[in-house]
Amino acid sequence: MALLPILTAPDPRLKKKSRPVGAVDDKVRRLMDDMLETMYAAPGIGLAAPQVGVLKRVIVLDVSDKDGPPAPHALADPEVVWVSDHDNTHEEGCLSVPEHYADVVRPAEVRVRYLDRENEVHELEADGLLATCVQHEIDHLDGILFIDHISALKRNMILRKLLKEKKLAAKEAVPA
Ligand code: GNR
Ligand code: NI
Repeated sequence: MALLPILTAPDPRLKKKSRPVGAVDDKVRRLMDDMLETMYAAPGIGLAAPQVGVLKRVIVLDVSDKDGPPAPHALADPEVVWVSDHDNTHEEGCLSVPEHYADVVRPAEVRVRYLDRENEVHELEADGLLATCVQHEIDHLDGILFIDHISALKRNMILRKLLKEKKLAAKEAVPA
């Protein structure tokens, strides 16, 4: 297992569309395991492969209560096959958009078809936080961040701030 570095916005890799894995083999399983370790260490409730610079359609999540047993999920080639016709608003954050939060409106319930760690097809029916999280992660596979669901004004404020912080960090790493 290994901890993987998490990319932060703005980064062109976070805007790209990821490719299907087709089948879950040992290499994809290793990616899933490394992503779960990275997600728990962050800590986060979800992580998508492009956030660690791997443009493959793989996501992991665990929305379980921190006092209860863990409930890790690893999904390859996830596909939303059904959405409810009612929406839900949830405050979202993202490990790739550190320290910024905003309300996002999404379908309240979804059904997602995917390949599991053993390359078997499953369907996950989600509501509540799990529905929010799985849609947030699938968005990452299509190059979409939660800030793409809010106003352009708020989005650009956040992106400018993150870019400034990146430039400052780069300057501090290589003093003149
Ligand atoms: O850790 C995370 N928390 C979170 C909270 C509300 C809605 C979505 C999320 S996902 C986020 C981790 C992350 O960036 N996944 O891509
Ligand atoms: Ni995210």
